[in-house]
Amino acid sequence: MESLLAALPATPPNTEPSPGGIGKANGEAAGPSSSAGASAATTVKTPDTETSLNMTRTSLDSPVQPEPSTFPSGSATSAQTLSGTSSIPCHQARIFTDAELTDEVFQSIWTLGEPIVVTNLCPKFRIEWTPDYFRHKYGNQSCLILECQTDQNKRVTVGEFFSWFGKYEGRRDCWKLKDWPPSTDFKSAFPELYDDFAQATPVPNYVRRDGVFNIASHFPSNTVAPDLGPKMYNAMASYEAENSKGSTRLHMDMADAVNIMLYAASTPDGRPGCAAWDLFRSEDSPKLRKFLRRKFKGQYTNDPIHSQQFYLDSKLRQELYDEFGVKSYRIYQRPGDAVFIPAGCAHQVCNLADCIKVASDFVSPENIDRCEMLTREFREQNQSMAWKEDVLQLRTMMWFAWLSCTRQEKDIMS
Ligand SMILES: O=C(O)CCC(=O)C(=O)O
Repeated sequence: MESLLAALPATPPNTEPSPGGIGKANGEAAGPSSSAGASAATTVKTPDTETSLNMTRTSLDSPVQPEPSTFPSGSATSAQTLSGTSSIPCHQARIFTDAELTDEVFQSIWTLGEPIVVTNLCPKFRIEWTPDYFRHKYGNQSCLILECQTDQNKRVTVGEFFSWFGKYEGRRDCWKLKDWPPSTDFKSAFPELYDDFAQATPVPNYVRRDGVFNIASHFPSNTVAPDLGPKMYNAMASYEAENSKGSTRLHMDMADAVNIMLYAASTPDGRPGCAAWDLFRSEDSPKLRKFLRRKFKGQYTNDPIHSQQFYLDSKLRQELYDEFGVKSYRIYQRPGDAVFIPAGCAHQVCNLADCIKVASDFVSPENIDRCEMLTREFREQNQSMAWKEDVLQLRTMMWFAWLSCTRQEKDIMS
C-alpha cells in the first residue's frame, strides 16, 4: 500500500470519468533496481542472438514452414536459449515459474521496464480453452474475422472459425478473430472464463481487476471504469518471411498487460506450436520511430508505431540493429506461458501456429509515468484521430486510488 500511495497524486484530477474502454491502442486487439528478481529468474544466459525461426511460404497449401533444425522445443523460450544460428542480436527476457514470481520479485523487474515471462500455467486453469470448447459453447455466434496480411474482413460463425484450427491443408490466408468477445462484455458474457483467468493469473495483486497494486482497481462501483479486459487473441498461423505482417503488427499499449497462451495447434510441419514476440524497450522508442519514419515514409499518418501498420520481419530487425543498435526481446510463447508487457514497450507478434490467447491490462504504480506519457501522446494524436480519446482516465484513476488508500490508512490507524 505504501508504494502505491507514493506513486499517487495528492490532488484531484481535472477530468471526470468518461465512458469508454481502454482496450488496446487500436481498439482491437493497443527506476531503481533490486537484484532480487534477477537472481530468481531462470533464464539461461547464452549469446544474445535470436534463433532463426524463419517461416517461408513455400506453397499456398502450406502457409508456414519452420526450418526444422531451428524450431524451439522447450516452453517459453527466450531466443537465446535455443540452439539456432541466426545472428540477429536480441535481449533476454527473464523467465519465472508462477511460484518464483512473488510481488517483490515482480516489482524488482518491473521497475526496470523489462518484459517478464511466466511458464507452466496450464495446470492452474480449470477450463480447457480449446477450439472445441469455443465451437461447442459459442459456435453459432456471428463474428468478424480479419485477414492479417491484407486487412480484408468477413463475417463467419465462431464455430466455423475454430473448426479451421490445426487444418493447414489448402489454407491460403491468415485470419484472426476481431473483437470477439467484445472485451466490454467479457465478464458478463463469459463469467466462467473470466473467473478462470482471474484465479490463474500470476501476480494477481497487480493483474486482477481487484488487485491492490492495480491502480485501476480503486474506481468506485458507481463510476464507469476503463475497460481493461480481459480480451482474447484468436488467430491462425502466420509466417515470418520477408514482407510478412505477422499476426499483430507493431504497436504500443497505454497500460501494462499480461498475455497468456492457452492453446496452440501443432505447426504445419507437426511441431509444437508457439508465437514469436518482439518487444522493444520503451527507451528505444525514439530510435524505433526514426527507423520506421525513414523506412516507411509516406505510408502512415501521425506516428509510425501508433499507426499499427508495420511488422518488422527479420530483415528489418537486422537493419534496425545495424543502423541504430536496437534489439528486441524475442520470446517464443507456448501454451501455459504468460508474457508481461510493460506500458510503452512497442511490440509485435507472429503466431507460428493457430493460437488461443487471453490478455488483460492493468496499471502498476511502477509504470504510471509511462502511462501518463502515452496518454499525452495519444491525446496529441487525438486532434486528427477521434478514436484516440483518454480511455485510460489516468488522472481520475490515480485520484480514486489515492482516496481509497488514504481511507484504508485511516481505518488502520483508528
Ligand atoms: O497475441 C497477439 O497477437 C497480440 C498480443 C498483444 O499485442 C498484447 O497482448 O498486447
